[in-house]
Amino acid sequence: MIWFFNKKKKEEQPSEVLTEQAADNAAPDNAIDDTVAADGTPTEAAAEEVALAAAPQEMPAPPDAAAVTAQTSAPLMEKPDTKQGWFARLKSGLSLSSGKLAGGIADIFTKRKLDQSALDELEELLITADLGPATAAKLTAAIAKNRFDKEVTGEEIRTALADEIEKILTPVEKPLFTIDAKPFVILMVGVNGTGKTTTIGKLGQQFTREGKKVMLAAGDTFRAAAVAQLKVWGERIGCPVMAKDEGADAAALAYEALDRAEAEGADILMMDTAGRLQNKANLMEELSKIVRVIRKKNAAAPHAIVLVLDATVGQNAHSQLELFKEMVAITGLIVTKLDGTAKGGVLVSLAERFQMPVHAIGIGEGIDDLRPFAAADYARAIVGLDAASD
Ligand SMILES: Nc1nc2c(ncn2[C@@H]2O[C@H](COP(=O)(O)OP(=O)(O)OP(=O)(O)O)[C@@H](O)[C@H]2O)c(=O)[nH]1
Ligand SMILES: [Mg+2]
Repeated sequence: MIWFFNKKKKEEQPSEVLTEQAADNAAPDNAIDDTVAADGTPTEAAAEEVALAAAPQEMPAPPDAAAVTAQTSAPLMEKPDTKQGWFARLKSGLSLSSGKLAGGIADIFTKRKLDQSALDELEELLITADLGPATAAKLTAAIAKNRFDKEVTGEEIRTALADEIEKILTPVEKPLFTIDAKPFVILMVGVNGTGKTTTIGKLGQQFTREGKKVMLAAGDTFRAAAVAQLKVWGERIGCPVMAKDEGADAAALAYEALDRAEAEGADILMMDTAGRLQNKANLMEELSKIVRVIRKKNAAAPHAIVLVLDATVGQNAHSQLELFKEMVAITGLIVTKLDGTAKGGVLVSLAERFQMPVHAIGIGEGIDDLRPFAAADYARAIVGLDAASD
């Protein structure tokens, strides 16, 4: 499994890229355009609708301790790391998405020529599978090339589709750790409920298992339950969790956490953040302040600002990415909950539109259901093909 900085890859993944991004972390002066929606079309405050605007009184009551424990009590799966083992789980995790695509392709291409109406149906299928209109058009055109008006089989189309999807995904397959920093500071951001805290827990467990010294910081000081949830993960992992009381200044916590991580020689500091505050302006101010304060202490940190996106929201993930890109300099994505949705195509449309690194994907609630993103595997699994034999 490739999570960590690989010195051989240094030339491919120049540290300057990250440093440049980190150097530009201050929030922009210009206000967020409230009127930009998922697909870039103007709609009224569409982005804010993505659950950021929820006023505190509208928020659900904090879960009790038992609920918090239940939320973090996903099975501790210790599955072998063989390529086939992981691919089988990826394929089964993506089965809702691949079922839709493979089923649709089989219906369209039963003893049929690849004529214009077949292409139109294919394009429509790709759009309904959340690949988005632009990506669907691009993929359909690529598949039509050299095949137009010829007899094709569903299997042939699926293979061609996987090849084209892989071309889109390969440039965004980037490891989370691109430079050799200690502590490597990761800020996890995203709308509430996307899986930030769980992802930190899963990563923390995996990194610890690989011998890394991990520290967590409970930067979602907005909700007491969020702090409790991260503490449960810390106990499970056996790593320290820096936390303050509900309502405490998250930026001050970030500063102290970095201070302690440096003093104690932690390899990795992962910081949770609030998914929502009273409104978008507050969240923007909070995130940019956290980054500013961290940079005062270490100009190169945070080394990664990872946006966690929930695949089940489909194309709304686009508006979440646009929104957070305006708040802080996002360096990469982790896409979760791909197991519970037929909308796995959204990852392809995100890659095509934003070319933002995808570090990892979540295909379940178990610790090992979060893995580094592999373009070729994803491309084949999402159309229901087996792993490429290499
Ligand atoms: N099926 C599935 N569930 C997931 C995955 N990742 C996270 N979850 C679940 O999603 C739910 C929300 O996850 P959290 O980690 O609490 O989300 P969050 O972003 O921290 O939410 P807030 O703290 O409210 O902002 C939990 O029940 C997780 O177990 C995944 O890849 N697959
Ligand atoms: Mg959380």
